[in-house]
Amino acid sequence: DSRYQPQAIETKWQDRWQADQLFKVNEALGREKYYLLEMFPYPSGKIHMGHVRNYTIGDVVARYKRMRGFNVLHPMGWDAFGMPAENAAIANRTHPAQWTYENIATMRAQLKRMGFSYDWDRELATCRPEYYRWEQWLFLQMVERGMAYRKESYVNWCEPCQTVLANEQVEAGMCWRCGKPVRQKKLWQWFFKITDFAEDLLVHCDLLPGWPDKVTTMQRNWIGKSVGAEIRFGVENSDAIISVFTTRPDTVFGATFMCLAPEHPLVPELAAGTAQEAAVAAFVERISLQDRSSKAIESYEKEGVFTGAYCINPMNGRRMPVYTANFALMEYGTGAVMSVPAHDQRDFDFARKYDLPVIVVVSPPGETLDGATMEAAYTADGTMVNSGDFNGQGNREAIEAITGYMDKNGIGKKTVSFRLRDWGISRQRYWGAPIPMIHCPDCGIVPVPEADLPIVLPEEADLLEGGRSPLAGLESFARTRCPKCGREDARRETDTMDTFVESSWYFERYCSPRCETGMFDPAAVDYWMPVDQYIGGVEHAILHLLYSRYFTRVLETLGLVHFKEPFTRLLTQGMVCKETTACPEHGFLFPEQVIDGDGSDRTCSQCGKAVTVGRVEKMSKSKKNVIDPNVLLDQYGADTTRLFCLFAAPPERDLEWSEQGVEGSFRFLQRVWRLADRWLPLVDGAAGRSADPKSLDGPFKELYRKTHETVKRVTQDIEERFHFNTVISAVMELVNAMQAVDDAAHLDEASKATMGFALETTVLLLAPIVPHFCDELWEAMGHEGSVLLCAWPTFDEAATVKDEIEIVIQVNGKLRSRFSAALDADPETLKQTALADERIAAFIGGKPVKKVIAVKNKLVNVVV
Ligand code: ANZ
Ligand code: ZN
Repeated sequence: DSRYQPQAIETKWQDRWQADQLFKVNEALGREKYYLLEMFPYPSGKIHMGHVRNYTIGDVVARYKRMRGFNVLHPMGWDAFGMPAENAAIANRTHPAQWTYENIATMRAQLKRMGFSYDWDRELATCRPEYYRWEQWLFLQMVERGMAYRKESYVNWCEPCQTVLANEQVEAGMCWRCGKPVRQKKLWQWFFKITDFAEDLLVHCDLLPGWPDKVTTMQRNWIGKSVGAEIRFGVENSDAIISVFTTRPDTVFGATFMCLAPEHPLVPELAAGTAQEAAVAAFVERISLQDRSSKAIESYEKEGVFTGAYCINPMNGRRMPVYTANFALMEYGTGAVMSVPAHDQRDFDFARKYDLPVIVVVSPPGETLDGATMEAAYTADGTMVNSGDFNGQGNREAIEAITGYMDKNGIGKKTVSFRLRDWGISRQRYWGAPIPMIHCPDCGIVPVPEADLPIVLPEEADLLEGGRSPLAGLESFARTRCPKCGREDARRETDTMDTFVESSWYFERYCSPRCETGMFDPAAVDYWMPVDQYIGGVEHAILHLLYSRYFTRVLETLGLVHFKEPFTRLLTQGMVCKETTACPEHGFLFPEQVIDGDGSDRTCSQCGKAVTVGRVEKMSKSKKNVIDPNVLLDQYGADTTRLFCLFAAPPERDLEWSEQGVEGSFRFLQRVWRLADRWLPLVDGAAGRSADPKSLDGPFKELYRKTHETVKRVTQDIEERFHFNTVISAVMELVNAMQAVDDAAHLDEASKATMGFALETTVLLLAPIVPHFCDELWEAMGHEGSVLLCAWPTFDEAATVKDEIEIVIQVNGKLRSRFSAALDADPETLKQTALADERIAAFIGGKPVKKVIAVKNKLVNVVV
């Protein structure tokens, strides 16, 4: 049967690849390695189109690099801990473990159906004790070195449910389960000291040329380095000192009041015994109920209360009322802001609201501002005024001068502040890696001895009553013996680790996934790491990538690895999108809920109202515009699915789903199939064909040239930017050129060889993209084994050059004819040929020729 039937071919080759262990790799010293990694999936249920696209891009790179001779590591695994498993467990009355392992089985089968070249022997799931025991081990090392520590910090707390809520479980300030207001509660939690590496992480953002600029920019902003000064303000009638961080020490003479974060320890102290005490306490209590994330804070109206205390501006002796205000963050700088209403909009709004003085200290060029009447803060540069000895300077120079003066007089000093906070890793959740610490009434916090690892998450627990982690109440788990003094009534830490911890080192684990003596085998990591190419969604541009960079630094500090940056190159692929359809009454509709009428009329199957075609949006369940990859696999097979994903857009751009695009991809494969079917018997198989170009002419000569040119274009497009869409169009052109060759005319040995060569090259070039299809054709050509084991084709630069070129002929600037000339033929020859052209002679019609202009390799224009 000569029809292309993907289903049979795909299972045949998948079975054969597996039997031949085609994707199994080991450290082969002396061979150059290439580590290709895609972000591992969360086992949420089924593979979606976003996964399909991400993993197809990665698979093509892995296969291509393999054909280029690299020893390629291409692993896959599961980011298996996390909240959705708990939510699903509550909703479906299953166990998170069962839910997770079932999803893994489903998704693994789907990935296998796609024909991805993973070394499945390296598969890992982060919820397995063999994996997280090493994370617990690392945690202990970090505690020992002060890289992990405990501090009290706020969590979202639901009083009725008696449980901590993750940010995603708070909906508009309310608990997702009971709908009651969420409050903030202080709990002791574990932190990783990522801020120790803030500067290093920042500096190295400039040393990642293989990363997209937008990602390094997001990382820089997240780390958020600000250079400025710390200034000390004494409190009137008190020994207390308020320290502030400011980026604008030039404005210190204009500071007219002070704002402390509601959580600032001085707030209750200053208010104590004043008339403001009760008002301050009420305010602090009210604010403590609000979400204190910086994002939420930006959206609140600025407000505050006077604490009853005054501090003294150290530069001019001014008496400044001390407020506590909701916009001051305890987590940034020192938790205190010197407010300069004339030059900071937030402070200005606050000053107008509470009728506080506004004093201009930076004057705009050629203008005088009055603090009493100005309508907005002046934030640009200018000349210093109202600033004592510093008057008349430019404010930029004054920053240096004032900071120097304060330093000399013990008032302040130059400092740097980072927006980056330490990484809080405690989660009051069940489905995560237990934190290996013990609380003893006598000894305090005691680390679990290394020999007792792993602390296994009890999977038999009867779970999640009321959505709460059962660990704290599970006596068989929580009650333990103190490793230090032996007391029998010590308690285990019942919090689990943030799941970002697991994904911060899985790429190292893949190098030796079954290692039982440590997180990994150092020799394997030395060989494979760093990852040469990492591919994943831009939604991980900040946290996952930053935490992974941080963890690599921790491992380097411990002497476990010898590099700082885990990912040499990063590709962030775009989203998979599709148009949405909506009914005014019923909202988004699935395609099957839309009835097609005449022409463009489409109506809702439920109410008959006209539906509107909405925007093209990221595929999501809520938008009802999802395509299930299984449907594609059943209908078209893996190769068409892969081809479509790569052809529809370059990897970093969004891809818009189109049925026609999938159809088109399928038809292209059928076309190549038929071409091979027709030609292979004529050229006696194609194996090892190469042609001698000197004996060729006409269309076969051009086909020979086109074949070399295609190898060149394809190789460049992959090497330079992974633009597989243009790779595929280049191969399509080659296929067109093959179809254009008239088979009856020349069937001498040289032409046969050329056709065989073109066919074989097509299969080699498409092999990484549509691997099953190509292996089938490769076999039909008489080769043994997978095409993946072959070398990537090379090209001869000289053979890509056209030695003839088309010249157009114009008469009075209008295109009238064309002819083919030798490349670089001199203009005089071009003129002669053009004037000899019959059609041109007809156009001139005997009129006198005024001028003939000839442009080399391009055109001849005859002016009459
Ligand atoms: C006085 C001043 C005058 C300021 C002026 C700005 C403009 P970036 O650039 O983001 O680092 N600030 C300091 N600590 C704060 C905290 N804990 N909560 C809220 N705001 C705080 O921002 C630095 C500026 O943010 C600092 O400089 C301070 O206001 C404010 F014309 O000090 B500035
Ligand atoms: Zn003890």
